[in-house]
Amino acid sequence: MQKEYLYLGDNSVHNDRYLLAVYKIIPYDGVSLEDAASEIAAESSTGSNLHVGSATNFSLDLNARVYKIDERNNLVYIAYPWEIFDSDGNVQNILTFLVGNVMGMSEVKACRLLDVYFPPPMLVHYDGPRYTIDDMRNYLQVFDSPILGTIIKPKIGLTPNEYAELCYDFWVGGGMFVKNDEPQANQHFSPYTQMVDAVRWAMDKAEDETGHTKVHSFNISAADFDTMIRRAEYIITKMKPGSFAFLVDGITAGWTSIQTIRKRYPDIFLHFHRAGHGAFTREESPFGMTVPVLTMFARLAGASAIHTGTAGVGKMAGTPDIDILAAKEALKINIEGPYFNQTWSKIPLQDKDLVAAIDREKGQWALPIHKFVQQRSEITHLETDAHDWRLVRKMAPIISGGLNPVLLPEFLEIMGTIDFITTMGGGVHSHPMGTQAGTRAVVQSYEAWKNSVSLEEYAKSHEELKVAIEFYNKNGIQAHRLKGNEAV
Ligand code: CAP
Ligand code: MG
Ligand code: MG
Ligand code: MG
Repeated sequence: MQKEYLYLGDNSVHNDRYLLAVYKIIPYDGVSLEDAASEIAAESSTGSNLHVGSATNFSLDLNARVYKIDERNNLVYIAYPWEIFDSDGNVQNILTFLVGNVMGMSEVKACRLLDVYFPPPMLVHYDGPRYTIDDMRNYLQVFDSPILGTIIKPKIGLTPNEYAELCYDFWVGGGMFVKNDEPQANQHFSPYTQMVDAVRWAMDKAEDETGHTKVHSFNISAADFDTMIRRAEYIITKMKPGSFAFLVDGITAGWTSIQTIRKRYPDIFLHFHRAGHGAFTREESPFGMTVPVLTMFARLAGASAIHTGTAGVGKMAGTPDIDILAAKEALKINIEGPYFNQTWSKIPLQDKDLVAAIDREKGQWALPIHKFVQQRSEITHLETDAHDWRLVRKMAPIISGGLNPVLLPEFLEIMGTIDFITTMGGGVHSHPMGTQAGTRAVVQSYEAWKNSVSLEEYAKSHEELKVAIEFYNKNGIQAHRLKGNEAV
């Protein structure tokens, strides 16, 4: 028991000098929840497993504070004085405290970070997103639909020209956004610079033929920062400004990679791919953090977008409450989380423009989508003003894993907004009539939904959708609905 970390009933922690965290903690037999809580608070802030005489009055004041324990639900609320964190706006540092050593503590058989509250004064020190989906929408001139994207499949193994042909097919089929897949790098059969050159060729051709601008998200994850930067710089020399995003595998390449690219290239869309997150975010995992918590840290770090899951509609584990909450943590100014209400404003909420922005945003999500579609173009100016200094800008959800034209309407109903990017890989390139048809089927699926026409009805006059319905109903992922996972 480390009493100097127990401050039960201490409400002073709500004074915005503390980051608040709530963990689900299950101690081993013989260890009380209070005892485990004090050990977790010690190890995740100033302490160790033994009381040290070298502590000073100042260091003691930096102790994390267990301020509430909910025995019935095994919930432990801990307040961290946010001045203990690296004052250079370093997300990796916060995670090292909150979900570092504590995940290995012998006292507990479960320790999961369920929700976090960042106080407004703390937000000032973190980059947050800069180039947002609104900037990409302006570049693409797409406001009345999700940004329709794909991942080129097979995931790996194509030559640069084979890869570029598929980009071209997707773009002339009506798609807007193409991404490299998460493991694409500088494989010998697809030399990086040749892949970039081929994508530029395909993009120019598709833009000439369609008259529409297109975007490609290049994976610049690499063994070291110098190589990342070299790849980034090559892309910058070869692609038009606005026509590309940088994709970073934020879990396997790390948070420092994400923040390095965010700091060096503030005016380029930063695409956070979260491959590997399942090791510590799945509802059934006893240790780790939730998808919404991961999403909040990605926004703090300044990603323009992160994958937030298909709410169980696609192939990955996920549920509406978790994945849609994650999407709201990404997009909205004011969110009611499971335990804390997070506002992404850097100043108190009284500011009249801020309150107006929140009211408008609330309205958008409550609107029937079609009304939202009309309204969105009227608000970008105020949104942009409000963003400049009052807000941490929004981060776009990327909706992917196993989605296909048949599943898109179902997801849109659950999501309740079109303000996201969807990237369907298998859901486009597996279409029996090929990639262009697969893309047209995605576009047609959205058109049907937006016009409140059933897919079957719309398919009567749209061949590609008709074939997609037959094919995906037979072969698509009908996700096992992970209802009420046994969250530990
Ligand atoms: C999707 C994907 C994405 C996953 C990541 C893949 O391909 O490219 O990496 O969506 O999952 O490699 O599986 P498909 P999440 O469209 O063919 O499924 O979006 O949940 O992070
Ligand atoms: Mg240590
Ligand atoms: Mg992928
Ligand atoms: Mg998913």
